[in-house]
Amino acid sequence: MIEMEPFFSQMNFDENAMEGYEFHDIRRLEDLIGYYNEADTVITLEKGNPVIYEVYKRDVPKESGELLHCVTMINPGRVGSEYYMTKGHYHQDETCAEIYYGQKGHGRLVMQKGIKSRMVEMFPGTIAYIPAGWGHRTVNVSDSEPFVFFSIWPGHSGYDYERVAEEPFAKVEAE
Ligand code: S6P
Ligand code: ZN
Repeated sequence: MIEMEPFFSQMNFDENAMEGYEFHDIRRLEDLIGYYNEADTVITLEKGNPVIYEVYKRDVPKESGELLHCVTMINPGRVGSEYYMTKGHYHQDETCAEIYYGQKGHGRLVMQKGIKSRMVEMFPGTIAYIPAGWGHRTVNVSDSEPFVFFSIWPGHSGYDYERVAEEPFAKVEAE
């Protein structure tokens, strides 16, 4: 077990970023090939390769007892009729739950477990509980504002992105 020292991060609401991060992932449309309708993806990519979302993460040991946490910012925008969204994943360790805390904008948290699916509208102040075993994806349903949320989950959760293809999420299309 690695002995940790206490630390903190500072949310910068003007930049929609968590200051003090060790990792910054930028997901562009090219990283999400296969997630949207193919023809819409091609048409959008002809105009450029937009940043769909960014994740600011702290470096915490990937061990039971530790708590990973990060801030995700999803830009406003659509690919065809579908809003910008995260890839979505299941936790490799199916005993690991997660909490999302809405900070800015309007999003939807889509959850899936077998044939069951659930949706939570996320606003600033919304605290959503993702039970163990549920796949989860977030969608920005605003055409003008970024959607920003904070998440906390167990260090040993792991990610399973492949299972999203086997057990896809319900679609959230623009109205
Ligand atoms: C991690 C948690 C979030 C997502 C992030 C990006 O368990 O659910 O921090 O990693 O929102 O989504 P994704 O699906 O690309 O990992
Ligand atoms: Zn997760």
